[in-house]
Amino acid sequence: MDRSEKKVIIITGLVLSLFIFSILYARGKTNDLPECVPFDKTYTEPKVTKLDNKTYQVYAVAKMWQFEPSQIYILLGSEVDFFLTSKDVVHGFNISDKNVNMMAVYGNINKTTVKFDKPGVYKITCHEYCGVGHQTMQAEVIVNDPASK
Ligand SMILES: [Cu+2]
Repeated sequence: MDRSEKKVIIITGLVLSLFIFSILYARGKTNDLPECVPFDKTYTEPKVTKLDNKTYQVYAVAKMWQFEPSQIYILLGSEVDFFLTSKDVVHGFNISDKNVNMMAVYGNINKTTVKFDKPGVYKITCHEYCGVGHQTMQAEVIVNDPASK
């Protein structure tokens, strides 16, 4: 066997074992993909529920061309479960500075959980073209720090 052949075999083996290792490593990690929740009519009523000081549930409803509720007030450090649905066409649901990119689909509920560790205003925008009023479709999450008052 030629020396360069040996080199190629060793490099290929290293790359392959790195590849297999990264698959096995990633398998054990949980990801924060949105999950689907069985459809229920109660999710089509927009509301914000405070379960305790650190946990909220938001039933977010998208429709032409607004989100309801349009202003969501929460306390700093809270975890918020967003349940998202649409009353008509497909809308997008993107929260700025958060890794949230969901679709609001009629007859479906998408769920994701977000933790808000920094105070401020997080814009929610529709990032799926949904008609003439698409660009006006916005809402916001307002995160208050109770210690700053
Ligand atoms: Cu839109």
